[in-house]
Amino acid sequence: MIHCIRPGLLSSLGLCLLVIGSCESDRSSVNEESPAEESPVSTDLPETIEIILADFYIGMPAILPAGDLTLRLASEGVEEHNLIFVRNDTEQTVWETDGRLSPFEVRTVELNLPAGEYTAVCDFSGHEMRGMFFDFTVSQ
Ligand SMILES: [Cu+2]
Repeated sequence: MIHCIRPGLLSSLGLCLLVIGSCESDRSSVNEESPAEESPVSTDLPETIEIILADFYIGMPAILPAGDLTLRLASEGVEEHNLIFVRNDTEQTVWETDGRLSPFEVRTVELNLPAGEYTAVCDFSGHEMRGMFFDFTVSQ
């Protein structure tokens, strides 16, 4: 199906990419089991994002997929912690935990985040100043 005859390396490479691209979209439209085909990369990401709240840091991925997310929050310190997501462009809190997590509590929450730049913060009892903040990106 893919014919790469050489009328110049760059142009044939471009042609091949076009051909491959169109083949892939043909295939995914035929395969009914494939999910929404607009972002094939995000299907490889875990559905549940693990976030560790420790004394005193936040452990989480630097990039999250946009849309519906399940977060598994694990408090791993002897202190109580909360978690707040702030959008960096507006500096507004867009999500926060329902109260604080007890030491060693594990909590699963669901939320939906649009693409953008965010900061995760624990603002309990000066924890942000002690290192409990983390910049992350939500990408399409
Ligand atoms: Cu904290």
